[in-house]
Amino acid sequence: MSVQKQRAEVLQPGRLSFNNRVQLGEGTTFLPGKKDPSITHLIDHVLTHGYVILPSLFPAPLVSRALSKLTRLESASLETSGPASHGGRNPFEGYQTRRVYALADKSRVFDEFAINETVLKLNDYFLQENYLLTSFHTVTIASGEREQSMHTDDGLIQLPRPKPLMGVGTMVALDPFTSTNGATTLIPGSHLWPDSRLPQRSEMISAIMPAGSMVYFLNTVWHSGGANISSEPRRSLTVQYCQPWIRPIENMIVAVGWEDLDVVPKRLLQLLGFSLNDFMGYVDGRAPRTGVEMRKRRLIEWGVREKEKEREREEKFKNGSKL
Ligand SMILES: O=C(O)CCC(=O)C(=O)O
Repeated sequence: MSVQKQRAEVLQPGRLSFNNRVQLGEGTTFLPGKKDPSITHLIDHVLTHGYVILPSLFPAPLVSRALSKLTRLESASLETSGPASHGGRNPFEGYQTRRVYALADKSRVFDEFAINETVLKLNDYFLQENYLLTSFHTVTIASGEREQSMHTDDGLIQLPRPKPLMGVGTMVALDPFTSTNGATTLIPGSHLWPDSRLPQRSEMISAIMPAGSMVYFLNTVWHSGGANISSEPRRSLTVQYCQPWIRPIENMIVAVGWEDLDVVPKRLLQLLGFSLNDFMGYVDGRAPRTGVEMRKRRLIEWGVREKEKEREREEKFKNGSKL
């Protein structure tokens, strides 16, 4: 029996098979998922160009609430808003670029940006079921910032092209993205390229779009933050999603008790995921162990507040029953 036939027999009916895999040029392969007819034109644009701009996707009041919160976060302490919130720590983050990581933990204001219906429909087609959020942070490129280095978001996953799609990225414009304020730049069609073709700046276009818009792109697209030669910051946020299988089978970090990680052998801690692979695995822009200690402090503070509330309720009840 041929290997393909054996595979077909093992796979359950209706499940994606290796045979359904689509190859885009020499750059990207993926297993297409559910195709919602209302977004066929968007899907087609991504298949051909590697990206699509979704103009004015988010309403102005939401963008305005996000900007107010961002302003507060960027003026708060590094302890509150994370170590890159006053400026990046390396050329990739950008020394004149402020990033507030872990938006899901910062404010409920940002939630809508991660669960937009159109974006999730695009993900349903390009990613496999149960895909995950892999990055969710703001990117404020201040006046004077230089171009970021050109990269693809799957750069740390060293597999040859044509490469299975590992995820998709998005940039949401909180300010209008213009040709001078550092709009994201990308190379249309670069998701089709083989490894042998390297990007040139001259091939990049700027994702010029009004505030509230989003540019959605495959992980195999070459792109970068633009240089900001204007006098105003370019405020934005990025929401990135990855394939559901980019994670360990057991969720080790939640499974292991955080009470006393000091007794766990260092090597085991590293294997459990309390470690970084380049910038993968960080917690709010910090080492995971630091993140856990921060979370423990917050849980303890929360416990104290809850206890206090309970004591006040009991007190009220006692006083009420005396009346
Ligand atoms: O800020 C941008 O426009 C792009 C940022 C980016 O691609 C990144 O930091 O990975």
